Amino acid sequence: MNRIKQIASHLNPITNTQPSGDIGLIGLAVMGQNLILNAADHGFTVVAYNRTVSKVDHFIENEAKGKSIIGAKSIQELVDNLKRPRRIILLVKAGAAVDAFIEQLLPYLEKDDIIIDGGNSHYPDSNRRYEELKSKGIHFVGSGVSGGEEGARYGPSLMPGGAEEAWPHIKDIFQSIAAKSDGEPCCDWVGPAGAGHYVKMVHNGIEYGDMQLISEAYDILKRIGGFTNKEIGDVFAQWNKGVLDSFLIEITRDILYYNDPADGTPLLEKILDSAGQKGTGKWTAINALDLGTPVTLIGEAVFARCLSSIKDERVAASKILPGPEITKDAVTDRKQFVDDLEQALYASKIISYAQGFMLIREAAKEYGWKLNNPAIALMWRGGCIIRSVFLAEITAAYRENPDLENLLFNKFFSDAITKAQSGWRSTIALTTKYGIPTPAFSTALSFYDGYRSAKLPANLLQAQRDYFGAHTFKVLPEFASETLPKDQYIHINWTGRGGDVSATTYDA
Ligand code: 2AM
Repeated sequence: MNRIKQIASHLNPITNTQPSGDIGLIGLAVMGQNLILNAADHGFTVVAYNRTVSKVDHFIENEAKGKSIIGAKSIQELVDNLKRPRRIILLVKAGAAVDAFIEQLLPYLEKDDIIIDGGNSHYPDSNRRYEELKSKGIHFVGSGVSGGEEGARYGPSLMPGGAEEAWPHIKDIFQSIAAKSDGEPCCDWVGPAGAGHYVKMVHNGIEYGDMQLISEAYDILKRIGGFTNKEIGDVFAQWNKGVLDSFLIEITRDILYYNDPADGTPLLEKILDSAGQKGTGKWTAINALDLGTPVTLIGEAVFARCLSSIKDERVAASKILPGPEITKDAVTDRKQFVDDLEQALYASKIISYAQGFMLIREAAKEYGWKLNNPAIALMWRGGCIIRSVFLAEITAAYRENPDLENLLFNKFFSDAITKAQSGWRSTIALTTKYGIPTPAFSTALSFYDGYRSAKLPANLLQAQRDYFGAHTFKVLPEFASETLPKDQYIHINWTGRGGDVSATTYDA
């Protein structure tokens, strides 16, 4: 009797048939529409809904025509058309719209139904939504989705995290519609709570870094090398066949080759050099500061955009602040110059990814998340903006050792950076000599030199802190003595004037 009742309640109350929808999707902007078409192409029946219902009609009559897509005109209709547990993806504007739809959905959902937020949500919001929905018996998944409109349509990178109970129910759909790398889906379970959106945030931060490095390389080729845009395009075309093979290098090549149809000159040179940002790079940098992790390259990439945006001030400064003149003989061996720059770009990129994974590792520790590191690299391997051949090597490194302390401890990457070092240093020496700004290249090298220094001048910092603020210090074990005891916080009366009272120690 109970069973009959249960089955009966599964019927769609309007059609009195078993619901056929595999997944529901709310939000019919271009990403949402493309993801629905992608899922339909892979044999899933998708139920589509949008706040402005007229968009549902339009979509069903046009792009969705003849496909396994059902239009819903209300939340009730959406829910009634879904198999159980119901799986509903939200692809709406991040922020209040996500909370508003969760509120609207809740009265219609039952225990173990699944809400997936595929928008660009900030991970603390996903942490909160995960907890709130958990207390109501609903499984929340926050999933990073990357790859833009085309990715959504033909294979995005998907980074789902949250309630792991949901994974077996969404795995097939997610891995079917995701991009593939050597046949493997660029989608796997990331980790708990807001981990999916966290990893997407770091992805975006790394994207900022890659873009800044490429922009610096273009500037160096143009200003020091005197290369034309076509010649720079040729350099990128060549790099795209080697270790730097990636989506961003490829599109940069195309941008450099693109001429304004109006006059046949490079369009790139007509674009205002003032960068915008939506904030995901900034979130990564802020999080790195909060966690005390030296993610210097992403930080510099964010600041480089800030500096670019004060265009008027820079124009004024350019008239009064001199720098070295770039002479015609700045580059004597063009091939060597290009090869060195390629190595500088490669080495800096290794540092940036090493820093990104350091941050992810620290976040896992700080937030108590068990994260799937090899899968993270694989998810970035295809479909997304930072997709590259290079990420296959990172995947291999983490498959070999999922708990790898640092990418630089992996033999492939330590060998690569050792080999790249001389070109990297020559490039930065050249840019320093000729006054070309290279915040990302330079910070990468400084990080490398700092990371490989068993001893840093922080002993002096500690002495200064103790001198002016009695902040105390510890001694190196080999110099421990009766007056300078091992493993203890010591305060010295440096001047003979101050007292012996020390301040409380703390770590920033
Ligand atoms: P709309 O078509 O009704 O504007 C991208 O903007 C998607 O997010 C669209 O589907 C849009 O719906 C939806 N969206 C934006 N703001 C919203 C809000 N405050 N509430 C619900 N949906 C919203």
